[in-house]
Amino acid sequence: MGQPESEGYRAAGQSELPPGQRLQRGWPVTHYGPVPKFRPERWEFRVFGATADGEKRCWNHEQFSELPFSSVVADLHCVTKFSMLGSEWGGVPASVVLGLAPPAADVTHVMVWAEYGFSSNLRLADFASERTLFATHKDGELLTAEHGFPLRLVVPHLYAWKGPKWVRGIEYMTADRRGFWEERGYHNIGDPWSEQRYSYQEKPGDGPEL
Ligand SMILES: Nc1nc2c(c(=O)[nH]1)N[C@H]1C(S)=C(S)[C@@H](COP(=O)(O)O)O[C@H]1N2
Ligand SMILES: [Mo]
Repeated sequence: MGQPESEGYRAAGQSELPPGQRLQRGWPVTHYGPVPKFRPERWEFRVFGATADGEKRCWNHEQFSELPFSSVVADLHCVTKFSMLGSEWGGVPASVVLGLAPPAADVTHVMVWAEYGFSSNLRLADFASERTLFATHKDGELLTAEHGFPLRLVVPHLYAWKGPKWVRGIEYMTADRRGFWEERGYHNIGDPWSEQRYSYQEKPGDGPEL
């Protein structure tokens, strides 16, 4: 498969391995810290920061599960070099959240927040990709606790650390700021197709100073 046209295959959700990645059979569990316990009565999904109307937006678990559901076939690429291809993720598209709680006009980045203060920053365009999804399901089944239940972000075109498990909200930002792994040596953008693995590979403009 040639390079330029592979863009089209990827956009169509066709599986292919990025450079330096190997295929993984099964689904390993990879994260920092403990698996949080889900407490439905305390769970809420919050949109805050630079919203268009200056107001915060909040959904409890029941309300969030009533949002429009769709699915995306996408691969998971861990920066430690394993990839899992062709999973069907089901959940709420990021575009739905953007539509219901729009960002102010000067928003450029989104911080995705998860349990225990885990975070990951994305350019607004990466977050707004039509394939970015707040997933509740994989291959038709509810996520398990260790894989992010009740909600994880899937950003198909970036390394998997850009998709926090146990997501609790997003913050609209008018300037870029590093998230958890981006502050700890990982690349600010994280495009697996150009192997943006580590922060020392960043070029001017790729991210805020460390
Ligand atoms: N909250 C949280 N989400 C996270 C991480 C983490 O450390 N904390 N690690 C990321 C990384 S590095 C990867 S590869 C994927 C792994 O998802 P999996 O355990 O379901 O395979 O989760 C991502 N989401
Ligand atoms: Mo990872």
